[in-house]
Amino acid sequence: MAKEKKSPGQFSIDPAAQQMLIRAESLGIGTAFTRAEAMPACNIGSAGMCCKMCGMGPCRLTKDGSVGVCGATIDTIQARNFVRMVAAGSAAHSDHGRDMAFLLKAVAEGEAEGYSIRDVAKLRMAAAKSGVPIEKRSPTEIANDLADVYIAQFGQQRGELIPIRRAPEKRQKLWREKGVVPRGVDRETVEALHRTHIGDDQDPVHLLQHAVRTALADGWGGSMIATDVADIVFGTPAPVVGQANLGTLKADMVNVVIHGHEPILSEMIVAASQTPEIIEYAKAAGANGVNLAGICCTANEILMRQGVPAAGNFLHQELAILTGAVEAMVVDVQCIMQALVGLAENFHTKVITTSAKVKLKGATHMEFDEHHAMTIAKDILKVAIDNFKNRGTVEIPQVVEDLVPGFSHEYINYMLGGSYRASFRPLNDAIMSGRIRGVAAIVGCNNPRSQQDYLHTHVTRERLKQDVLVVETGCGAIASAKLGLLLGEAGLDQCGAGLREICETVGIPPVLHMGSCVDNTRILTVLTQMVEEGGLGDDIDQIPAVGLAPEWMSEKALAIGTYCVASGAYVIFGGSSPLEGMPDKVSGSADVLSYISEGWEALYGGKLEFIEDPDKMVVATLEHIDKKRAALGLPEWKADKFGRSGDKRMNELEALPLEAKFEAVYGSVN
Ligand code: SF4
Ligand code: MSK
Repeated sequence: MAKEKKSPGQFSIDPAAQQMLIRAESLGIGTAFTRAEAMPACNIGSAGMCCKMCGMGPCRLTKDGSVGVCGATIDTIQARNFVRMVAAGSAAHSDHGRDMAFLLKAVAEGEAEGYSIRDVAKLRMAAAKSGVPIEKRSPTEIANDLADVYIAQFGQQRGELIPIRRAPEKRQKLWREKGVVPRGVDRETVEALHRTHIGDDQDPVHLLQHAVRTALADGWGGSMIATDVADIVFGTPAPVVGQANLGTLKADMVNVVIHGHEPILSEMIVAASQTPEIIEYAKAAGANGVNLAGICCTANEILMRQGVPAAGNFLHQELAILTGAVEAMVVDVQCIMQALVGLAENFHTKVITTSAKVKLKGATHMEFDEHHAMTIAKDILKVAIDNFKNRGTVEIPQVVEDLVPGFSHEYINYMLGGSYRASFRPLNDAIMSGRIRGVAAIVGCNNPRSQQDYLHTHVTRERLKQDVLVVETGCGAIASAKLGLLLGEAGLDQCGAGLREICETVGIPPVLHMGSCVDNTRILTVLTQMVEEGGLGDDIDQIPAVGLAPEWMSEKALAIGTYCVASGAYVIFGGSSPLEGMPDKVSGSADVLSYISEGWEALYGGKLEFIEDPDKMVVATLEHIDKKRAALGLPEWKADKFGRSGDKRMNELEALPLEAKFEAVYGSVN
């Protein structure tokens, strides 16, 4: 019997996406959703049991006990594939970090047109932590030396990466004992590729140990550098009001969607779009100005700092073009679907590539260079404006949600204690008392093999009910934004009583948007500062916290998951596991699976697990949080222990007749 076609509602829980999928079908246009449906995932490859490391293969191990032509076992092949994915993910993040370090150098040397140092405090903090002298020196002098230190981290051959000094002391000691402190960012990635070449490292445990070292070079190296420099040059995020979803596209304006990852280009396009020259140019073309919107992590970067709306997450990139209202989709690096070019041919949209590293056949290439940034940004916008006259039929879903993003770790610190006593103390106290049961970081991508945004938002909502404070980054954060969970009042209705009291007292939403994929390092910093604040143990693995990537798809997600595990976190991935076997046919490597779970837990206190069922994910995280609470000797979490204060209680009292109100507050007088 033919398989029944999926409905738009089965593809995505987002009404804007559903509307665009109906439009795509009526126009006979395919999307990632329909391509995924038409192309079932290869069950050998997705289980990590296909090896193509040499010309004697590819070898597909489809029977228990089978080995490759060279004799490689399932354990080795799965571990090798996993290491390569972690290396590719780390390389992507870290090459982004390298570009940011070069930007800082160009700014310090006065050669980066239109950029400046916006956050001197962050510059001084990063320099001090990196051993760069700061006293009696100008920001430019400090930035120049810091850029040299950061650039050197990539090519360093021996010793230790400098940013690992920001981890808790005990954690650094543990990494030294286990021999996984990264020596240089590039060195670990190159060694990962070397070790996984035919005829090299074939001990699965030894291979996976190097996955840890490679991932640490990303999380406590390349990605951390990327976040630092972005904050120094573009400003450290603080809460702003923003909007999300396709309804942020404007029928009467030139819509330019910026998609990818690096803020170097997108920040300058934002600045260029606000110049009188560009506004006039757009008006002369018959538009009411230029409307910018972001997709994927570029969206997060410009949303957090500039309040520029997010048109959507990963699976919205094609849907934005399907509105017919996008004059240009400007892309840089990572998560850009090749399908955009063919899709855009059905409309008037120009796909413009801008990175020297990324070209798409059929796209317009306008290479970006930070030395002439403003000039190039204006040229790109003029190409989009010139295209406005070519617009055909437009259908923009009127779906939009407000949100408040911008919770950098610096801002969380400030909001909890103010300028003079900025501190994580109130957060630690709330966890220790049980008002907050624990913390969950929900991060990562969309994947058309699962219903878009469902897993993210289901897991988020279930956490909130259980008094778990949620922090989010990447496409997961945009999923919550689209569902209205990043706006205080809306999200608060879905919280447990204890968490709600804290959010009302501090004035925060219960889901904190912390940025893009590279900004997962902000979460590492928050966890470290919670340790340093005291009361929750002396290392990250003792904090009642979990990390989840329910809809992961990119190799970067595996790098993030691995460095979080090595930092002491319990990390759960949804969807398919690259280390499972094929059910009923061949078992995956039990050794590899147990090694990344119990094995890594014994070594690092954190573990990695793949759990498909969202309810099981919820149960596993709550069990972990409660286990960590018990180990710290904290009181058992109780749903009804708190909640008799705060706005909710005030409203309940207000609704009572006077006598009942008096009795509720002062007790019975009889
Ligand atoms: Fe096959 Fe071994 Fe070559 Fe892999 S490395 S493709 S298992 S022969
Ligand atoms: S963009 S890596 S789909 S989070 Fe960072 Fe989103 Fe995942 Fe790309």
